[in-house]
Amino acid sequence: MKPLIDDQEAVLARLLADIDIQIANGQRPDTLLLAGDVFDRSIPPEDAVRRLDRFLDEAIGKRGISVAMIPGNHDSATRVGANATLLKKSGLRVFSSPESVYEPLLITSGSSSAAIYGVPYLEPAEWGFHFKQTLTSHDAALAAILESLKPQLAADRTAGRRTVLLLHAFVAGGQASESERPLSIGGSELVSAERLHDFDYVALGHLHRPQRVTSDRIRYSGSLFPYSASEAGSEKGYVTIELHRERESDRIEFAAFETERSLRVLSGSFTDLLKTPPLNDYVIAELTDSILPFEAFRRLATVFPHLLHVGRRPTELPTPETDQPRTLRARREERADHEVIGDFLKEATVDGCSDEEREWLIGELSQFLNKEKERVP
Ligand SMILES: [Mn+2]
Repeated sequence: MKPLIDDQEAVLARLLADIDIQIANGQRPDTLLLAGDVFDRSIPPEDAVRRLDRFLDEAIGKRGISVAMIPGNHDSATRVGANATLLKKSGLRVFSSPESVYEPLLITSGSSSAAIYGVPYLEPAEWGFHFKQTLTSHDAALAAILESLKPQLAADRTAGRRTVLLLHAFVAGGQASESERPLSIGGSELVSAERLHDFDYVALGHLHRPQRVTSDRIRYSGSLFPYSASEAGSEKGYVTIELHRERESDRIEFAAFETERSLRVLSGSFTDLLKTPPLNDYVIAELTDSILPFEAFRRLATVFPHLLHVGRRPTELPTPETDQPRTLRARREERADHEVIGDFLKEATVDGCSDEEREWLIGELSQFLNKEKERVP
């Protein structure tokens, strides 16, 4: 498989090419907004770090467009925000600490101006520590943040400044896909869209599908790239935001990338998929075989050079015979360990285990149990 990072770079190149067209038309964007996730893990691979550096140089260094970004839940806020204080002067604004929320990026263009605020993704408990109160949900944390911002936002309004917010969150009403890492363990991860209506625009990160939430001014641009089967067929692109002195003149538009490859999910048996004519699209293969064939990925990748994932989706699993009147424990006590394991394998693979495998299992289990007996006096 070709590494995905090259394809991601191609998408960034396309974004820069679109910006160049806008510049050529005399409409240089003031700021690029990145609402996270910046990377897909808290310690990103060196190659990904280098490519972000290159992209920022293309936008800020070569095109004079400032960049405002916030870390998402995959990111480490501290690492993404490394040297943020110094970088402020260079056109890169990273909102990475609770304090940074109160230092908006101010942009002025002609007679209009805007204040861009950013809320870095932090756990509710971390916000609680900052506000010295117990915060157990993302919504409670957002409420506390916005409450503390009220006087500043009022001052912006008085000064005629438009306000923009960068937020990495799961806003109630949004449609998720399979590839967003859950925002919280326990506790509610949903935040209420109601809280966001005072801003002129809210640039949301986290959900991978581009979508508006309750208003055209509260939007997810979506990821630049599809990352899971549930994103097959979903458009990828970016949102252009034009804010004017008069709110009525604002223009907010989603622009989709024309992608050379789309994401396809193919289901079938391993042998059938191997016979499929080669495809240049991204492919997620869902095999109907009862057992994942040996080296399935490597062999399928010869047909689908942009294979992303091979999973197994057995056609029909027989429903377990028990109608579960007894507890699992009661059923287990009546049966030998190898029978319990055999039943599990039957449920998981349809075929269950062969006589030979069963013999091996009995032998291994008795050896293991004997060792345990010796160990426990
Ligand atoms: Mn996220």
